[in-house]
Amino acid sequence: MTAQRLTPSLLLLLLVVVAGAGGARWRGEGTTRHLESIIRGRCAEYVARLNPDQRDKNCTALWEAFRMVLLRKDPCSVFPSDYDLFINLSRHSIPRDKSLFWENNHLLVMSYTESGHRLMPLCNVLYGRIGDFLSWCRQENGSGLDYQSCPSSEDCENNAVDSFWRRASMQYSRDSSGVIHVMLNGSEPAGAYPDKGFFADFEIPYFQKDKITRIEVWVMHDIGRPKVDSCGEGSVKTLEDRLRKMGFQYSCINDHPPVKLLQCVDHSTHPDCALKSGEKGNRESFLYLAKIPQLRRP
Ligand code: ENP
Repeated sequence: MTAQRLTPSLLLLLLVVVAGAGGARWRGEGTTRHLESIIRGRCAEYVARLNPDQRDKNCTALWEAFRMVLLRKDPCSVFPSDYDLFINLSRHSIPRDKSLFWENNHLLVMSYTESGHRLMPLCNVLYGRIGDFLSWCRQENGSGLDYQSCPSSEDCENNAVDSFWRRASMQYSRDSSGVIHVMLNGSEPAGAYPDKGFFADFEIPYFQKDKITRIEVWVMHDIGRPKVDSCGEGSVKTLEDRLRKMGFQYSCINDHPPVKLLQCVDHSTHPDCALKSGEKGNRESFLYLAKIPQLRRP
């Protein structure tokens, strides 16, 4: 049959079938290639180099616990509690005053925290390090991994990756103590504090009030982008009200200087990053730098 002899509706049907045959089942990214090697490697690097206090962790047992969830569960029926064994085998204490929660700032958080040496966000705790930037799921009606696509939150709530981060978030929050740091993005068009998200739904509710001395929020603005939210305004005010109602001592800093300096490394010529010259300017710069705790002389 030639294309000329096909009716328009038949042609359309044919196109849909052909597109469907090559199309992905789910909207999310497929399983990361070499998942097992990456997870085993990350675990080995973490315990040998990044955090040798955890050298007793058994990376093979960890991978087996992760694999059990991965291969036994239907890709849309994975629940946070399915990761209990994995989390129990990998969890470790988080140093007091070192927790850092965040939203919409992943790369800035990673460069500021220096692999967990300055502060220790979830992605620098062993179980968070293992999942960071990876994707995974089993085939819907098969026993292998799906490398083409995985369910995202739009496909189903109980997908393998979101449930992992929910379980990890709850654990991280329960194990956090002392001063809690939160880095938000005040240039995020939807608002610095999403009132639906991991921080709002799976971290704040699990804070252990008796172990926390205070909560310090840093609202960072991207250099050269509009300031959508700042301390005491908009969605940051919503967060502030929520934390105060829960009885936490709360403070907020706009553009926390040490983090801003780091942002300015990539925007050194932008006016917001100018270190002024001249006597008065030098004094201002000096005062600005002197305010940064990490740069103060002991
Ligand atoms: P996004 O959407 O900016 O970034 C998600 C990316 O960060 C994904 O590549 C994800 O890995 C990785 N990631 C690292 N830690 C987390 C995490 N902890 N999490 C979800 N993804 C994480 O971040 P979100 O989705 O808003 O999450 C921010 C949350 O992380 C905050 O609550 C913060 O306090 C928390 P992957 O495997 O999905 O590719 C918890 C949820 O630490």
